[in-house]
This record gives sequence, C-alpha cells and structure tokens, in this order.
Amino acid sequence: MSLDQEQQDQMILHQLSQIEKFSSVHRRPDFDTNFAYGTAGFRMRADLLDSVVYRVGLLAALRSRKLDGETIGVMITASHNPPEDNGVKLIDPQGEMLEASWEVYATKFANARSDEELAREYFNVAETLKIRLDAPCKIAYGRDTRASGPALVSALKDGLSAAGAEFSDYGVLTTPQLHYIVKCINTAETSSPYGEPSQAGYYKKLAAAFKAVMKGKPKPGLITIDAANGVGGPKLAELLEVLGSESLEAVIVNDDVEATQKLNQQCGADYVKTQQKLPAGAEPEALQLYASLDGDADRIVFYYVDEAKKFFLLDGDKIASLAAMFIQELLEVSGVEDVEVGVVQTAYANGSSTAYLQDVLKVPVTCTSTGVKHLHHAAQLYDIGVYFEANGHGTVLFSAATIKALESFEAASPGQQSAVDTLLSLADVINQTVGDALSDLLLVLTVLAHKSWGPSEWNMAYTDLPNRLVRVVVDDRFAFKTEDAERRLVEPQGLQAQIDELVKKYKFGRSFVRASGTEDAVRVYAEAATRLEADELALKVSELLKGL
Ligand code: 16G
Ligand code: MG
Repeated sequence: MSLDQEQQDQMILHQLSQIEKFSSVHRRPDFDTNFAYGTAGFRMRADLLDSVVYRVGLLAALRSRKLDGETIGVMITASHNPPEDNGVKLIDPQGEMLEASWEVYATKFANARSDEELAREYFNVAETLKIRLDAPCKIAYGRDTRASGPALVSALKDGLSAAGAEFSDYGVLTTPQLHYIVKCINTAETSSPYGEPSQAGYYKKLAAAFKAVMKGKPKPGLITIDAANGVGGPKLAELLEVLGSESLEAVIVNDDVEATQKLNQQCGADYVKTQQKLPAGAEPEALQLYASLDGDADRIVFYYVDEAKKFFLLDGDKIASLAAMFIQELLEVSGVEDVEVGVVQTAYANGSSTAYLQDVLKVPVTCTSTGVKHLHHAAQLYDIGVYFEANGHGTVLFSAATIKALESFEAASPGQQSAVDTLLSLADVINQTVGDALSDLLLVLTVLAHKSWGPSEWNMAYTDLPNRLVRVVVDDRFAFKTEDAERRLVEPQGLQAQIDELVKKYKFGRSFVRASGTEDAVRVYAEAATRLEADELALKVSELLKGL
C-alpha cells in the first residue's frame, strides 16, 4: 500500500469515527417517527429535528464532494408552519432544490437507527456514488427567525465538522436569499457571475434592476405588506432602505420577529390565501394594494378591498397571468422573434386562470405535480418560463439563450429598444433561482406601474371560479396514488370513477384528491360555477373518502 493510500484510509477512518462520535450527541429521538425528505425537505416539530439536521450536514458534505466541491446550501426553516416547527432543506449549486434522486439518501440518513448504522450509510453512499471522502467540500447555511434555529445550527455545524467540510454561516436570512447566495458563489468564476454572494449584493442587484425597469414611470402607490412576523420583515426593510423612498414606499405590518411565538399567527401568505381575508394588523383602505409574505419569504400573495370593503385575493395564478401578459406584450413590441413564453401551474390553479392563459393570452400551459422543484424544471423547458403555484410560490425563468438573444438584438426603433431593455431589467428584478417574495413584489409593482393599473384593474383580467380546499384525515394517506400531474387518482381503485360521476353534475365542475406532502392528511380540491356548488362538490368528494 502506498503512503498516500495509507494516509487516505486513515483519513476516512477518522472521518467515520468522528461521524459516530458526534452522532452520539445528536441521537435520533424515537423510532416511531419515520422521517421523510418531502416536497420541502424535512419539516416537523423542532424538538424532533436535532439528529435530522446533524445528518443533513453529513449529506450536504457528500453532495458537495460529488459535485467537485461546488458550494451546497442548507436552509433551516419551516416556512409558513407554526412557531414550534422547524425544518431543513438542501440547495443545489445553481440555487435549485436538491436533485430528487438524492432525497432517498437524505431519508436513509435521517432514519438510521444507530451511530454505527449512520456511519455505514454514509460510507455506502460514498461508495455507490464514487465519492472521494478526502475531496474538498463547501457548505453555505442560514436560518429563519425561529427560536429553535440557533440550536439546530449547532447540530448542523457538528455534522459539517464531522464530515470535514468547509462552511460559511450566512446567519438569519430569507430562503431565497440563500438560494441567491449559493448561485452567486458557484458562478463567481464563470463568464456570467450571478451577483455578489452576500445579502448586500442581493439588495444591490434587486434595487438596481428595479430602478432601471421603473425609469420614467411614476413611483408605485403606497403598499401595505404583512411580513408574517417572520424573516421577511427585517429583510424587506433593508431592501427598502437600499431602494430609497424615492423609488418605493411601503408600510410593513406584522414585522415583530422578537416575539417568535407570533410567527405566521393570524397573518402571512398562507393565512390570507386559505382564510380569504385581511391579516391581523392591516387596516382596510379601499383599492389600495396589500401583500402578505410567508414565514421565510419565498411566497407572496396580494389582495385589496373595494369601496364596500369586499376582499379580493390576487394569488399566484393572478401573478402568473400578470407576468405572462406583460412579457408577451414586451416581446411583441420589441420585435424579438422565436421566444416561447410558457406558464407552469399545478392542479390547484384556478380553472379560470388556465382558460385565460390559453384562450386569451394564447400561451402554452404545463401542469405539474405540487412542489416548486417540479414547476421549476418544467419552466426551464420554455425560453421564458413563468411558474407559480396558486399559493404564491413562483418566479420567472429566462433561458441563457434568450438573454443572449435580447442582449444582441438590433432594435429598429427606440420603442423596440426600450421594450428589450425592460425585458432585460425584468430578468434581473426576478430571482432566477427560486420563488422569492421580495423579488416577486418588485415584479408585480413593475407591471402595475407600466400598465398604470391599480389592484382592481389587475383583478379584472379574469374572474376566479369559486373553489374549496378541504383537509381530510384518513387512515393511510400513502394509499392515495395519482397520475396526470395529481389530477386523477389511480388508487384506491374505483374512487376516481366515483369522483368523475360527482363532477359531471356541476357546471365548470372540477375536483381532485391528493395526499399532502407536508401533513398526514389528504387534500380535496373542488371548483364549480357558484360558491354553493363548489362547497357542495368538495363536501361530497370528502364524504367518499370517509366511506373507504
Ligand atoms: C411545500 C412546497 C410548496 C407546496 C406545498 C404543498 C416547496 C419549497 N414547498 O410547502 O411548494 O405548495 O408543499 O403542501 O416546494 P402539501 O403537499 O401539504 O399540499
Ligand atoms: Mg415558504
């Protein structure tokens, strides 16, 4: 055996023994829970997460080693979940969600029943994927404002140290800020660096792009933003500071991050979307624009009240339609040809939005399964891919070839040039890595300013079909298997035929059932021509489940 080989073996043995040793400090709490890396990583009550986060640190190190030392992100957050929860997820080098094929390793690590079994799994994954355990690896991590964050960060650090990783702590930030930073780090040495890998760099990039795209346009009217008492509050305040009051003024409500038990309580994007009403702390002023962020600021929904104080929600579907409409108009004015704009939605998209996109705007629409990773990948197949979940999670992706085509386009008139410039600035306003509430806020304000629209004009594009979402607790949610982007059930057998029978009886009726990826329940969605019918259809489909 050569000396090098011997040294390498020593190093690996040392690493494995460190992993076992630290693992004994971060023991798995109980064996009843089966941890699963789901749509949003691991997410559960924070007091169950210590061992999971430690183990995610190990996996992050392997992932970085597998990708030649590119930086991997680790975000500790539970988004819109209650204050006592927390979660952890990995970010791939280009700021994307962890590649799906690695979710099984994450799950395996989290469920290893002993320190030895964990070290063995770690070694096995390295062997299977031909990962050199002495190769360098780099991790960037951050967390939201939850009280449980600091303790989980120290579990993560133990995992990273045990695996011999190099790591940087980015402190408290929004999920999209960390996605942005990861992409910046990994593109720093390339011909198209994404930006400066810091929060300051993030604000600078957004602010410069917003100012460029708003040049010559009136400053947006006052907007009230509910920050869910989460990390988005202080970060939005920092962004506003960089933008300056001459560019944008906003009132931030629910921005108390010190009182950690207030997070997502009676406020935030999820509350407003599901309750269809104003959050606590927001005073209804007729026809003014409002927005709500979720707990880690990767989701946003807008809303307003009319003169009669009636509430109108402008959700992810409305944002997608607004963005697609604006981008199409700019492309048309610019004279740039052969750029395909497409929209990606999930089965939860309101039927009216899909009809508007396809029949009025004439843009192709793809439907994917729930979860950002599915939408993101489908959006990458378009030249400009707009993707939004109805709950307000989404962004717009411009392909590299499209950016190049825009940059090198020779405009025949100032009008054409101005449209091209607007498109290019828009691509910088929009976070290209993942849905980002702060960046989506600027996107919406940009379009409204260019159109001279208020919230009610925006809302007029189409009228939502009344809909109802019901959560049903069942014995075994894994018995519910779907096809056709979750729109149809394959199992339990016969159930889909019964749903079809019910749906047929309702004008514009549509209903589907899928297992939740984040809770132990299934969800029933129904929409129909009237409120009463939508409610009735949802109820009847829910009753079918109870009869199982
Ligand atoms: C996660 C997803 C979100 C999705 C939701 C569905 C990410 C980052 N988050 O929060 O996009 O809408 O799950 O929850 O992908 P459900 O499976 O419980 O209905
Ligand atoms: Mg979130």
